[in-house]
Amino acid sequence: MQPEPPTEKSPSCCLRGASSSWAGKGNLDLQAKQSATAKNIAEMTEGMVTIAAGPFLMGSEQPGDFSADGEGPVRQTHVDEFQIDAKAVTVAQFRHFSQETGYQTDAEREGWSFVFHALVGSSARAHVGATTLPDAPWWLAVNGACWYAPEGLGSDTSARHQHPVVHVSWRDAMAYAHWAGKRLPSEAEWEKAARGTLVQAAYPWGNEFKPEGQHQCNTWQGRFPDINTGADGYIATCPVDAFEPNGYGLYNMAGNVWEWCADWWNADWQADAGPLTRHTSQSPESGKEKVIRGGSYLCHASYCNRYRVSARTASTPNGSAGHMGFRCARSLG
Ligand SMILES: [Ca+2]
Repeated sequence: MQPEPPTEKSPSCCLRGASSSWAGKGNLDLQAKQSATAKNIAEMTEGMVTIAAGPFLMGSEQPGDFSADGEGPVRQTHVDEFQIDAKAVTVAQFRHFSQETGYQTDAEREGWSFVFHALVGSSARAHVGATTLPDAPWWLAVNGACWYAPEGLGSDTSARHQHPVVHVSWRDAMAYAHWAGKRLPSEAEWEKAARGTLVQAAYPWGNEFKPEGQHQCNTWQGRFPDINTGADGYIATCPVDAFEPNGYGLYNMAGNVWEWCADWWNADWQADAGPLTRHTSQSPESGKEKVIRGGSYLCHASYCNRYRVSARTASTPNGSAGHMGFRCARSLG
């Protein structure tokens, strides 16, 4: 995977444009025995929350928002009834999928993935590839890094079964979702769910980041990218059910790991009001990157303040890193 120049205007801890076009990655033969298990509805919907149909105010235009990302305008967006996972897909769940289908992720096929520099251990240091990101030098291309070895050689997930699976590309997330009889949420569905019944609040729990001094999610404390105090309890990922759920009963809609959405990225498409741009089932018809939402354990207010509910960024469909995961959704009716 050869990096392309980052395209965004606002500072980010992420790796925009880090991967080549997915068109060069072969066809989307998901390699999974898709839906072969014919999961029943009860099994499929376990751990999912139903979000009622109706409009909500999507986006934000507050000072300090990243307008260049297309966070605004604030617009009323209709969302059909749907279900969404209360928690991000875990390492244990992805292992079940992997063992049942033999699916190989993009990182496994490519042989490497991006790992945050401070998490790379001594064994893996000798296996860092040449690919670099000039605007995000804290990402190291670690050979062998993948979902079951998140930091490459010498790492495993033995203590992280209930952490979100990472090093999964959009294509990998789609393959898992199909196998599970689900799909990825649209961006509008994701944001409505993340807002947890609140109207235009900055975070899933309200407008104050640390109410009564209490951390509500897993982000970065200290000085990015070198000093992470872990004051919220976590230096890297945390369990998917850490911290209190939002008003819909959904966990970690802010921080921990970025979550893939179904939509193509476009920072301008939603600016024009119309039936296509104000309905959850619509998104830009094409693009080079897919939307990711929610921010991660690497986000910090002073640098990549994207754990806000309206914040958004993107990555190429075959891109993977140690801070990107996903949760699934499902249509009703
Ligand atoms: Ca943290």
